[in-house]
Amino acid sequence: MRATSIPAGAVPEFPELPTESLLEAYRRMTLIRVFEERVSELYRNSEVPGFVHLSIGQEAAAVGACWPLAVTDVITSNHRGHGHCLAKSLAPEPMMAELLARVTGTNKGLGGSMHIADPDLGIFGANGIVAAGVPIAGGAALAAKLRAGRDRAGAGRDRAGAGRDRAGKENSVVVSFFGDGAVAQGAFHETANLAALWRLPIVFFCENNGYAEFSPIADQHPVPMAARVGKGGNVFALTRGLHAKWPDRLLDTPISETAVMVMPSTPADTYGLLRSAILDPNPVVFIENRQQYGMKGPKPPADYLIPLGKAKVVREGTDITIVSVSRMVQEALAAAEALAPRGISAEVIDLRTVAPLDKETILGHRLRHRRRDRRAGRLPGLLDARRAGHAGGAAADAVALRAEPGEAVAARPAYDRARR
Ligand SMILES: Cc1ncc(C[n+]2csc(CCOP(=O)(O)OP(=O)(O)O)c2C)c(N)n1
Ligand SMILES: [Mg+2]
Repeated sequence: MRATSIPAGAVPEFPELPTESLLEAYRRMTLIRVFEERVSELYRNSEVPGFVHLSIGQEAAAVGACWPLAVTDVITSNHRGHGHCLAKSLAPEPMMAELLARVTGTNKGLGGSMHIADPDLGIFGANGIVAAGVPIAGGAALAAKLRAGRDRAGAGRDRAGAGRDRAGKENSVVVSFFGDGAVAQGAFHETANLAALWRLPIVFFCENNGYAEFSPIADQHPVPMAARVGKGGNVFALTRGLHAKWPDRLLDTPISETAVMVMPSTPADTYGLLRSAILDPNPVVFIENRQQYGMKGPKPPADYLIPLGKAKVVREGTDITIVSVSRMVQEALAAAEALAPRGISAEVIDLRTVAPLDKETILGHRLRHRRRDRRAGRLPGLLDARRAGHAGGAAADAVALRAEPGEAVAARPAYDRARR
């Protein structure tokens, strides 16, 4: 397959597919649909660790795009990649195993839905980062072009041709699947530019479903960020009107990985932490869980401020500590209540700020109870409510750093336990 550019206004002519091929294409589309309906059912029953994005309604795009591809041609995909991988001949079993975190999965169950890959089949990966598959496709296309050049150069000397693919083709092509949301990303533009400059064998395949999460396409392109906030106000419309009110204070800034990161667990905490975040001179990433938007709680005073970087012991306990954050704090409190009748006294810590981590408060439990636990011949435990993100894992790391020889830290994430 060759990448071609169709002159504007021209209607490309495609040969009609014979009935047999049409039936096969329909079978592949049905396989994708049935696979995803099953995934959806499993997800609803909490049997899929991690997140899934379905491509129901987009099956024909995946099958049509992959139809002419040989096994040596390459695809890259995005977060909505089940259809692309099945269309590129990946068997459903290893993919389902990957989604269910089984070791028989394409990535040994470590990647999940957004990281399915099988390089032997030319599947260079689904990708959880919007547009991140596009430059990978650019790299694969450059490799294909270099191989093709080498193949052509060597063709006179060795007809079998090192660099010739298994199908005996001189060229292979790369199809990069991405959504309309990816078109706003720099990675897309850089790859498109280089691909045009170097005339790479790459097809940019945009599945424009009209939305990137909750943002309709009309709000995304080509309107600048500031105007978008003025109009819609982020994906849940929480900041609607802010730009109109404070045009000089709302700026389009890149996310900093080293910023302060806050994850509140109650309405009052959200208020107090948000006010502190606004006053803080550093960039602060404020992460709300939308499942909490309907949550009711006591109203704090108007001048309420909660210091950033400080965790809170939200339930006293002496046997174990459950470190949690955001919505999972409520789950941790419920778990602590459930343990009480069994004679286990659980302390619950709400991190409030995930970065920087309040190691002193997390370790406080151990310092407070270490001597007593030693006397009783017990090891203090730490449970990691990590489903809400990686904060619990970081807390476990903090404790592990301070653990003394012979002490145990129970911090295996839920999806590790699910793997078998
Ligand atoms: C760089 C980056 N920014 C934000 C996100 C969060 N996110 C996940 S899916 C998505 C929307 C993607 O929209 P689009 O590319 O149109 O794909 P669709 O979901 O519509 O298929 C966003 C913003 C992300 N994963 N990566
Ligand atoms: Mg989209």
